[in-house]
Amino acid sequence: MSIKSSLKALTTALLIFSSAAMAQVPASPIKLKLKLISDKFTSLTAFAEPNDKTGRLFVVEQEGRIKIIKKGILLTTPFLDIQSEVLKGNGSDERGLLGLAFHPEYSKNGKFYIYYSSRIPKTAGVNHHSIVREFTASSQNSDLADKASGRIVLEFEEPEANHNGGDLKFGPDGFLYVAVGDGGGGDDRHAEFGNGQNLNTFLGKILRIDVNQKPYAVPKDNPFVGKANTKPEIYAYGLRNPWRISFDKVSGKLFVGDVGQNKYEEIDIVTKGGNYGWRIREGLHENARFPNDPDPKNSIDPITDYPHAEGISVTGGFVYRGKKIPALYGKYVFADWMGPLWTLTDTKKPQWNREKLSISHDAGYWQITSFGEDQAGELYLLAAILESGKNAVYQIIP
Ligand SMILES: [Ca+2]
Repeated sequence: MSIKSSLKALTTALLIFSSAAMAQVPASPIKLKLKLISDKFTSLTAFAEPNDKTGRLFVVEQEGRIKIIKKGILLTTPFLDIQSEVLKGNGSDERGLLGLAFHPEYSKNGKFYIYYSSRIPKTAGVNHHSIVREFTASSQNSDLADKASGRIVLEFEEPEANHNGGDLKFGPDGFLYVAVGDGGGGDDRHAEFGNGQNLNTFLGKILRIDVNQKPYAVPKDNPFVGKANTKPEIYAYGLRNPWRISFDKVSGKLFVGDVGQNKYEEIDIVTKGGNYGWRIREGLHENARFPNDPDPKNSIDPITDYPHAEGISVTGGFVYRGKKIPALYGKYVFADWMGPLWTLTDTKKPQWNREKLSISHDAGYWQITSFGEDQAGELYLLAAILESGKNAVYQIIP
């Protein structure tokens, strides 16, 4: 399909989706706008601000670059450029540089962590390797990473090109949480009952590791430590393609957007040892394709799901904890890749209350690829603008 015809198909689909969504979900009374930070990027995956009080915003391009926005200006020299080592992903290719997290003590140790799809090695039956790698900022110039400082923390095989997860976040406990997809293909057709329910693989999991030891240590209270035939790094399981994770700054809860197969997209609150149901469950529903799989009686339902009448691939966001938009405080903001945004409000029921969030902007049709949060708790939206072909970072403002 050519770019133009796929653009046309997307536009048509978007119109159908947005009218369906309007009919199904009440609109939030909160009115928001966007402030363009910069649109001089290629395909965007992640965003982070270290707690070093420099106010610099770090933006991740899927191709393998991290760029800095300093005092509102995009610096021309990337903070890190590892394109030569990253399997180039762009647009619908799910491989590439996918995650960035700054060490909680970044202002002292200059350490940060990235997750990427590696070009090497490529062995039979393996599409690529996912790598979590540590780097340190240059001691001479804080706007540059010391490329020679790189050390591999985690490395594992990916059977297919898609479903790589790739988000990294430090929890309030100081441990690094790593979101890993189910290995790819469709319906998690791996081994007997899929990777999501297999505790002997990293695939389809949230991992939790201590990066203050080399190459890393497993926290002693990880839920599967000491159990036979399980990976002790696993914190939670039963995920398909966790695309963007975040910790609520106030409650410390871990929110995960888990991309569905053909029917339902979902947002989960992930707890230690939790089973989020994939491949037997998709959203709040049974995935009927595997009637012979063991019943995951212990599986935890998402706090919301939405059908493919409203979108096709969830982009997880953040609980808003900033100061600029009081009406949004405490609400979880997220989107679908196809463009619509929603808020979730905790009403002390198993499923949170979902409302359609309209943000006025002149970008036209876009794909929302990721969200970011700065140290003050303000939120950013990362999008591919279809008509201009630009990739932009916006701050969400009142
Ligand atoms: Ca699930």
